[in-house]
Amino acid sequence: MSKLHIVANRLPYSIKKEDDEIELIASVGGLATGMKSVYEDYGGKWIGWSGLNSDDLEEKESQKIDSLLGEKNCVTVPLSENEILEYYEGFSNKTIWPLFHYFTQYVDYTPANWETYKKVNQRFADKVLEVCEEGDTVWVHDYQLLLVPEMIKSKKPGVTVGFFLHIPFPSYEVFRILPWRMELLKGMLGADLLGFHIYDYERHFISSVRRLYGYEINFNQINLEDRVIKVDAYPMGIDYDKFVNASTDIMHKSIHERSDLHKELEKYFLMAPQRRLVLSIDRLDYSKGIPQRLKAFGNFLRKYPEFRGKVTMIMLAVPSRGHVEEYQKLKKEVDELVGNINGEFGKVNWVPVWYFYRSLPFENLIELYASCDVALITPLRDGMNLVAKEYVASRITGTGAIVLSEMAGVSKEMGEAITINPINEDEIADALYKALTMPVDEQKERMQLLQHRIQRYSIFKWASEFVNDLNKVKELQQEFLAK
Ligand code: ADQ
Repeated sequence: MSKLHIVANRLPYSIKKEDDEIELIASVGGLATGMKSVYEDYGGKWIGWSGLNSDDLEEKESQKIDSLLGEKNCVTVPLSENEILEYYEGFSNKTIWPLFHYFTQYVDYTPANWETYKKVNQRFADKVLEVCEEGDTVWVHDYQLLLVPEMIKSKKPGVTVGFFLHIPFPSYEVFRILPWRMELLKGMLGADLLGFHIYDYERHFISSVRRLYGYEINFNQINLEDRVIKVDAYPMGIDYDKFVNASTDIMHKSIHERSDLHKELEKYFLMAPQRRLVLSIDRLDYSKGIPQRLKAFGNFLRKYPEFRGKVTMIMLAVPSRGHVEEYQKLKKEVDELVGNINGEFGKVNWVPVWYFYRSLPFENLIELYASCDVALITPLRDGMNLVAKEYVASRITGTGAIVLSEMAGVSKEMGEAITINPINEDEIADALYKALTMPVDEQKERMQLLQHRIQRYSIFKWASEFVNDLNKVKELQQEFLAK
């Protein structure tokens, strides 16, 4: 039977290394959950990086890690300190990430980073080529591995290759800025099926292919001389039931069983019945529009003084890419803005922004989703944004409102949210007012529609639809070759 292999920058396990003890910790992230349902069924391997610097590992430790991961059908791609710096932090996160999110002023054009990106992509492809046979299928993920599809296809044309991009694909006018645009596109075009979160990214990609390579394109099909390539939109979903079940469990916990955070949240509401909570959750990334959101919240408190003392914003920011200068600057800016707002508006018995710069356990995340009246999601650019979907799934009471940036891919699926332009502080303030004063019946009506939609297209549906389409492309290729 032909197999399906997954390739992603990270493996679905992280490694805990203490003295001589090495332990694998399974990732609970969306991608790991969704892929588990496909690659295990198809008897394939997951090829990726362990997250460790190979320079820090002794030979014996590397072997132990490889063997533990091997038992989980994972194949490790080792990365040295310099490779982490130039391939991961460098070309992936300082070049492609800002460019694809339209932050052209942040793009770094260091040629050495590009050279290392190519070298590391080749190493990933070589590992794939070692484990896969002609007739197998490989699904490559995301912007760190744009060259891998072609590197596989050129060596083993009988392997069916799928590629999914988790971030936006920018418009041609932005993409063309990159000196290595031709090579990156060529790399992606090694795939037989290319998936994007939404139709707009698909359209931008096709436009770049047409202008830079001049290939013949029929709707979502690119015709090459010897094969065809399909391009389509697959809006990534979440493990919906996991959030519903966790939220239900939390609701049924007795007072003694509740976490400290949950108890504090309940105390907050008990202090004054009209009190409201607004939730803000992201990785600390400049694409997420966090400073703009804080300014808009300050603007809201200025414009609607009747809410002072009654609304608190809980802001969770997960530390991310702390070695990259732009992220260090952002952290400083956010720290200052939180301080300014709390200093300007805070009272002895009320803090306007509760700010947590850390990752939280799943249980606490659910408690926040379940307790906050409004989710304020205002990225400047976001491929999809799963937080919005997780909030919807966790609202088992059916209440709650979402203020959502039109720049997030997820806004295409959430017409019932209150959409805003993320740099329009005034519009955000008014949207927040609307969300906080929305009648319960209207909240429920909107939430029910959202819940039905998000439940239907779960992470499992997303993954199986992509794999089914990959199988269809495989048949199409065979027909094409038979002609
Ligand atoms: P991200 O930019 O990481 O993903 P997002 O889709 O919102 O953004 O996913 C974040 C995840 O982290 C969510 O599952 C959330 O629950 C979790 N999380 C956030 N804050 C947390 C905290 N404090 N503690 C613990 N967990 C926390 C990229 C793209 C997105 C795209 C996804 C999937 O940038 O646009 O939606 O990939 O394709």
